[in-house]
Amino acid sequence: MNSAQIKKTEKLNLNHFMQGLIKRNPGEVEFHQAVEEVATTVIPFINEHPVYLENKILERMTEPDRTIIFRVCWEDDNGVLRTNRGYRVQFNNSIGPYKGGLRFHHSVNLSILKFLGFEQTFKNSLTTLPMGAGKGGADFNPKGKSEREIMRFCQSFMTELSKHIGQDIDVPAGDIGVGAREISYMFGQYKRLKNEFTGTLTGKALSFGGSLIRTEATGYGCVFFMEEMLQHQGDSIDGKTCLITGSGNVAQFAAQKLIQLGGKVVTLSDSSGFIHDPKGLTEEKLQFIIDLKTKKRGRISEYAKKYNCSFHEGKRPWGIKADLAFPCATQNELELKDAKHLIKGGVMAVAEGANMPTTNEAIEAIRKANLPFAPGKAANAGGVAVSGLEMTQNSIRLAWSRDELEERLKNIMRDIHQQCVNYGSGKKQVDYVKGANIAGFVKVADSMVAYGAV
Ligand code: NDP
Ligand code: 2IT
Repeated sequence: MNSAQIKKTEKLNLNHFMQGLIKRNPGEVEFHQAVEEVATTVIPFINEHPVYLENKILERMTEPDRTIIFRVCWEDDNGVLRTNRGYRVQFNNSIGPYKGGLRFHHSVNLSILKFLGFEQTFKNSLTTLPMGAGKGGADFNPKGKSEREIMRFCQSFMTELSKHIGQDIDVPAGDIGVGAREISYMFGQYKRLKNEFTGTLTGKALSFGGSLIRTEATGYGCVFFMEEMLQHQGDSIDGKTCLITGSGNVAQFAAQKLIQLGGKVVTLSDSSGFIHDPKGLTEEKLQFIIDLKTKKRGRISEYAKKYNCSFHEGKRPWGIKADLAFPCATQNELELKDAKHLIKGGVMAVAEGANMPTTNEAIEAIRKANLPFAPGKAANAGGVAVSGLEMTQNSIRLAWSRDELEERLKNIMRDIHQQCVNYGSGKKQVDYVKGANIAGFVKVADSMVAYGAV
């Protein structure tokens, strides 16, 4: 073997790889974190497969195909011109059109969207559906804005984004701050600009091409995944006390499915704090939350007043004793100290409804305690999976029934669980992080190898 050949298949070293990545992407701490979590488990696998080394797959997979950044100018209700920054990170389209959500939140920046787009690559691969990965959004804060301001912002955002997306190119959807209302405004503007009716966004309303179960899919899917993990150990959700954070789309429908399966949901939160209802949520209480959050756009503390339970301002719920934990709000909301509280409180398993809610140190602590831990790219893949099914229904111009879609969602989550078991089985416990990362990696990597140096 000559020196050139040796270099071609030189083994990867985690520290060296991460140093290079940090140097190329300075200050993008969330992106570094997401890559490190994947690289830690995938590098040993890559080192055993020279074809991935030779094709520099991890180096290529951590560089987005392209990043689009644009000005979004809109007028507020006082006639003042406002400027925000819009983004679309088209991360990887090896196995299908770019696919992933749009986030409107004041914290949005390139690092956050790159971490989300990178994670989406593995998540979408795990769904078994033909979807590449992308993520976008804006540093726009929807809180306190009027309906008309939201509409004008969405229209202005889409006026630029429309140049870069399409049903076979890139299909955005919702994420934090982007729900049915925003998708509708953006779809309306896209249709108007392009003079075409195609399924270029998912999460649409039922009357114009949306899919049943899409609203529920992420939360339901996360609970189905938890049920799979528990069943793998001969247990079930029935009778378990559950902690949920967030009170948005994912949290609401995780709560609903848990209630249906006999779980007792005792917490929900928003960015102001969490409520603790030891009696547990009921379907009626949940309807109050859904109305509060999607119509009145109020604060979770109003639940505590209405149902006479406690509200803990500025706090997280991880110190409450419970069997199951579902972080469903945002990134890095479950840190090492929180993981220690959970473990001390006897938690049996954790499933991430949000993207990267658990820090790498906290994941390590949960794994060391030998507890099943489902990373978001596996556990919250139900949302994008049903988005994929929405795309299929749009293409064939048919709409499937609720029962059929829920059954398909359940089967997809079961399949993802099996992929994690296949690649993550260990001596004591299935390592779901390793399983999800390697299973998600293989399909994309093999496609990239097949395409050659592109
Ligand atoms: P929503 O906007 O519907 O809800 C977000 C919830 O999280 C709100 O309760 C919000 O509180 C809370 N939250 C947001 N930022 C913070 C913060 N910095 N600190 C504390 N709480 C915060 O979003 P979704 O439910 O759609 O998304 C939640 C998570 O799930 C995100 O990580 C998202 O990426 C992920 N996800 C979403 C999918 C989807 O289909 N929607 C699919 C897969 C993953 P407040 O209202 O006070 O801001
Ligand atoms: O993080 C995610 O998977 C989403 N926000 C959903 C993406 C989608 O295209 O449905």
